[in-house]
Amino acid sequence: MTTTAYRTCPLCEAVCGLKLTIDGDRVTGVRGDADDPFSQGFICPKGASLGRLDSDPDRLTAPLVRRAGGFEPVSWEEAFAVAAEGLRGVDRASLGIYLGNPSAHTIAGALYLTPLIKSLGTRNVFSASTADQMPKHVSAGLMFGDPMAIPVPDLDRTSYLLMLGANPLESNGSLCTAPDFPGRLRRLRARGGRLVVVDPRRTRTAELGDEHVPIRPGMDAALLAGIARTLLAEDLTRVSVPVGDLSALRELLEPFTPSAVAAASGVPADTVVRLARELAAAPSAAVYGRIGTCTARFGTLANWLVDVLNVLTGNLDRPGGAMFPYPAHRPAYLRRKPYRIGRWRSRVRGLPEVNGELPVATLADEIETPGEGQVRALITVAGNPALSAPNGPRVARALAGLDFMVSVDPYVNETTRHAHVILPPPRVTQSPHYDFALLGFAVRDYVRYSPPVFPLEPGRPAESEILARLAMIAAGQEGDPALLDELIIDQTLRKAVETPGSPVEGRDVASLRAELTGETGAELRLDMMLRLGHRGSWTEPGGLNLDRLREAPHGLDLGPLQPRLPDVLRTASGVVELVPPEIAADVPRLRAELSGTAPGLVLIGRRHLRSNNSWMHNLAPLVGGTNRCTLQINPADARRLGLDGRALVKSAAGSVLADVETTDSIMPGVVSLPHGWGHEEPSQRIASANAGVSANILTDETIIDAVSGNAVFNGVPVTVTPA
Ligand SMILES: Nc1nc2c(c(=O)[nH]1)N[C@H]1C(S)=C(S)[C@@H](COP(=O)(O)OP(=O)(O)OC[C@H]3O[C@@H](n4cnc5c(=O)[nH]c(N)nc54)[C@H](O)[C@@H]3O)O[C@H]1N2
Ligand SMILES: Nc1nc2c(c(=O)[nH]1)N[C@H]1C(S)=C(S)[C@@H](COP(=O)(O)OP(=O)(O)OC[C@H]3O[C@@H](n4cnc5c(=O)[nH]c(N)nc54)[C@H](O)[C@@H]3O)O[C@H]1N2
Ligand code: SF4
Ligand SMILES: [Mo]
Repeated sequence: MTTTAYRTCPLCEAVCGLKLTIDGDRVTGVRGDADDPFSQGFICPKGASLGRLDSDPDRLTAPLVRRAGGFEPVSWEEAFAVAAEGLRGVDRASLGIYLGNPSAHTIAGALYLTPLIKSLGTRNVFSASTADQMPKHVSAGLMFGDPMAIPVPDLDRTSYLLMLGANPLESNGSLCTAPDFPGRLRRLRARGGRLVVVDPRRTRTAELGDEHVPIRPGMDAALLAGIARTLLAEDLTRVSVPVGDLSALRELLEPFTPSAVAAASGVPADTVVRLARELAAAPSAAVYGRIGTCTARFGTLANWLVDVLNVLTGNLDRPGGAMFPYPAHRPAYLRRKPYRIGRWRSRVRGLPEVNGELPVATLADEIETPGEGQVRALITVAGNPALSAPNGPRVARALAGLDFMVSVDPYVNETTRHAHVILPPPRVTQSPHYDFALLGFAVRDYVRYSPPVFPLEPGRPAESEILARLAMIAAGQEGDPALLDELIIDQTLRKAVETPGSPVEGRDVASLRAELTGETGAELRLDMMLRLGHRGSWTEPGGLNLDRLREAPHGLDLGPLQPRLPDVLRTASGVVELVPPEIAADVPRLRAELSGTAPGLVLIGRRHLRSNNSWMHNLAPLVGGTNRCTLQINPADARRLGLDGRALVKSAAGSVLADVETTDSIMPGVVSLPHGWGHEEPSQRIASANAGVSANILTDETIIDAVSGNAVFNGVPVTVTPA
């Protein structure tokens, strides 16, 4: 007999609702949940393979400890004992941690990594964020005072969308949580709106749009500066939010004339001017930039200019423009301090701290360079930097030389194979789900909680418990990990009752604690956060809490986004900072580019609908068929270089052999290789049989975005010759 279960898909940022068919302890069917008010039945091939992922025989079912003869399965108690022993031997300053992408999708990541980092007591914190969206956090932090105050395009109401460096028809969207992004774009066009896509490749998203603007990789900041300068020069601005005066911005952008930025970006001057006029004339408009604009040498400048344009055109914080989401679990009463970067610097390269972490581009330096504070023990959670970080092979070598490494991951992969202990989280369907991170970027206010579908096997810890145990080990404590949750609940409630304006100001902590419901520490904490949130049941009668969410298994739609200024601002000045000094200081570097000569061939990345960074290549339905890890090149370049079949691609960092795919969808002078390939771990049988090559053999960890320290994956100079 089969039953049905509903849950949120954890596999990308689109948070689609899924309807699972359950037979015994297995998922035998996956469909879109038509009753989810946000995703309305949308599903993609990755979501559809959740059952396969769940029952992948290559996923680890027991912890592994590395011994002379290789990995051996051990009991959980033994695994934690080995972890405790290994971490105890290392000085705090020599501990490090790397957090990978899926930790932004799990409850465990949201609730237990901060305590874990605190108990490690180290500043050697690295994550996939500095291989991804850190430029956006930094620009938002400096402009709005809060690195999490990231405006998203109001997709469902806008009449004009200028999209740069994003390909939601493959990625399903990022820093813009919008299930069925493709459908939302089609509806934008159907209601008479216009979609312009800036990308060196004519992607499926560009094809869906009204106009494709090819751009030389890495030059989005120049293009955006040219558009902003045109708005200022032609008096097309209509600023509707509190900002200082515009003269500093005007002065800074003066050199970025349409003809100057045309020479640097390859976008014709009249297109630059026309885009500015179209943005200004549109009844509502949003500028949205994603990974192509972030993983680039001028990542922070580009992401700053995205929001400068949203401000100058009067579209920041208004319906149809770029708006600030306000997830239900966020409390109204907490005040963050104004944002700062560079509170400390990395030991080896002196790179500034951002959001409490250091750039992943310097992880290998910190492990390999001797001296006080050299990283000798590392914890990795949900990451694969050996494939995902710039100059991955160097990261892999560095990992191999660590004194001790613990990985929390369901697979042995190119990274975790170097661990001394691997602690596998349970199956997706055994884990609870709530999108603490992604709901903060959603284009509608929405909530959904998914309890586990299947119970844990006796003795098997949830991922929350694994991380809590590690936090306790690092703090030198023993005992039940639930104690950690009780401590956090107590601290949070104490602070809430003491904070003027909090919904529980002056109330009794013990009686508040008694109101919380939940079967695990994670559920209790979720319930507490929902109750304290600005839509919570402690804030308004009939408000949200865990019980309300449990009664709504398809999720709750809470309506379109609302304007949030000036409340959302945390800047010291209380206004939107249009010209933060840290950003202004980097503009001369971009200006110098205006006179530079164009390099030869440059490499960029790309994503495919059936991929998920480095980790879903072990599922036959997703990787089967033709090789997707190809080097895309324009036919004119291929002819000129005499390419046919395979090519040798070389950069300053390394070289790879790749199958050539000629296509006129990529502009001349640019080649593209997807990342996340190069599988070498035989225990992932399907992935290793479809290995591909790693693009990060070619990327160079010494080249970063100056302001945020973000890795640069796009615009890498390469040479290509026949193999
Ligand atoms: N050249 C190039 N490099 C890139 C990029 C690019 O565009 N070009 N993109 C970058 C970006 S945006 C990102 S986000 C990074 C991603 O890079 P990483 O975050 O380092 O790695 P992923 O490939 O996402 O691997 C995720 C790991 O998490 C494990 N995992 C999956 N689910 C869970 C879970 O529930 N719990 C735990 N503990 N583990 C889990 C998987 O088995 C896998 O080992 O790559 C970056 N690297
Ligand atoms: N199917 C699938 N979905 C995913 C992922 C995945 O691996 N596979 N990864 C997830 C993750 S971790 C992330 S961060 C998101 C990313 O989501 P997106 O940002 O939408 O990622 P991409 O699909 O890589 O699209 C980036 C686009 O930027 C273009 N580009 C490259 N260089 C430049 C440049 O210099 N300027 C401009 N304007 N464009 C450039 C590329 O050609 C590409 O089309 O996707 C998420 N969703
Ligand atoms: S689009 Fe993303 S969230 Fe939706 S089903 Fe696909 S992987 Fe899952
Ligand atoms: Mo990412």
